[in-house]
Amino acid sequence: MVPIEGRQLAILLLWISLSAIVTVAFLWVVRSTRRPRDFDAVQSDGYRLRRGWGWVYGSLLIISFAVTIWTMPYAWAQQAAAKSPAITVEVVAHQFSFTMPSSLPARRLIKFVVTSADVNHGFGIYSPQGVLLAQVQAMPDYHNVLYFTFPGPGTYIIRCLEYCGEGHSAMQQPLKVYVSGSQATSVSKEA
Ligand SMILES: [Cu+2]
Repeated sequence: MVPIEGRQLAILLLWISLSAIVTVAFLWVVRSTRRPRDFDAVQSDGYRLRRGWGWVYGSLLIISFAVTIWTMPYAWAQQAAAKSPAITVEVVAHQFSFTMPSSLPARRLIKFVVTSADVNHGFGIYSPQGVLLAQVQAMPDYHNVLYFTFPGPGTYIIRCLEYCGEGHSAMQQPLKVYVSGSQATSVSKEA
């Protein structure tokens, strides 16, 4: 037999205890239904319980909303949470590359204003590990705004996420992200 590790044993004991609690509660309910009770009393007990839980869950809902709203990707929440104002970066997508800076600071809120010079494209930011972190459409005659904060330095990849022609699959380019302060903070436009 395969020996049981401590962690597995703990999980097993937890499940056995939970099962025992559920069983006892179930038996208690079965037993309690044998005694007849006045309906009005049961109803007012039930209402009181419901009101109590309503307050508990209502408060939890409001508290968790207030605490987590700052991590939402809404522009105003990101701006409020940022220590310094957002850096505006214009991005123009075209067949088959992006006109945008080749390097940007990490841990600074960046406001990407994305458009296209020809057809519809996608603007996708991939982490150095190849994970898609954020994306927005690049459309002619529209300026779509994407707020994003690079979590750390590294070579990120910008990829088109919408089929835009024969060169679509090659439409990707690196973006160097550096630690704020390690390079001039002014963002220059480069092809
Ligand atoms: Cu494309």
